[in-house]
Amino acid sequence: MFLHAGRHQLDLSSPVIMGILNTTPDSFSDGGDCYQGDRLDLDLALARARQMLHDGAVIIDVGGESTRPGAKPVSRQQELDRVVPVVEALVRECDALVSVDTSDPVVMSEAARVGASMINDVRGLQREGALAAAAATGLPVCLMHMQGEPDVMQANPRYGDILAEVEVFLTARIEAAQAAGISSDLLLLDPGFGFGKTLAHNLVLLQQLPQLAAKGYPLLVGLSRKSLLGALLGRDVSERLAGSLALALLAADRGAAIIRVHDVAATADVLAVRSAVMAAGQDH
Ligand code: 9MG
Repeated sequence: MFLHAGRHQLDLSSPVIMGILNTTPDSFSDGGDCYQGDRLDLDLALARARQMLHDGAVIIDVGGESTRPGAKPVSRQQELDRVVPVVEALVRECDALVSVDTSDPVVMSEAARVGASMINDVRGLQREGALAAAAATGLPVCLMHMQGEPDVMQANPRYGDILAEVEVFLTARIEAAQAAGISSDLLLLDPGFGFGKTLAHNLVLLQQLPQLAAKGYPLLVGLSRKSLLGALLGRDVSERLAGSLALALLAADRGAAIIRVHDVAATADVLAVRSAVMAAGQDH
């Protein structure tokens, strides 16, 4: 199955890796990777993206606003200043499939203008103007579920039936996107692991991921280094590689099409082993 993403055709017949490139000075676990002191450094951003592409990433997700629990919003201008030059440089220098991680309609339009091939919106195109802006780009869009906003979302997340509520929300956002003129074959869904969810909520969602996959839209998941691993294993963010790899494998086995990660090389090894096992014996 192929996803038409700008100039790229993305083969989703087996799970692919989306590498995380945060252009924030303060992100969840990799903040400041692209900074020289307090200055965003395009060469550092390019070097990190090139390494991820070399290691097996197929998509680079560029974000300029931290969405970690407790993060404060940034201004539109700050987001534009961080994201647009990086997207432009990546497209020019690496011809990479670049996704823009934003909820802001102007950032979506500007990123598309300089060559982004996909939109990743953790707020599911709910901001004013986002539906129209995303539709005008003609790019695929990932619609993610989040309860609350990053600054307060982990305070006291509550659900009756987590899967049902995530599904109802995503169905409503699919309908809104279609009504705005976004074709169904450009939509991806994401249950939003860690976004207004307790450890128990995240585990149930992962276990029941096949039910979300059955809706027929490609699933994008982000579990890499998240605080659910801190809660489950008592590990600091720098010690969550093994847990992240286990979650990536479990998600792939449950139907995830795109896996958003920090540790690209290790995740690529895990997915390569998985494909070899799945292919074994098929021609015998
Ligand atoms: C930007 N961002 C951080 N975590 C994410 C996740 O789990 N999914 C998506 N789509 N984006 C995310």
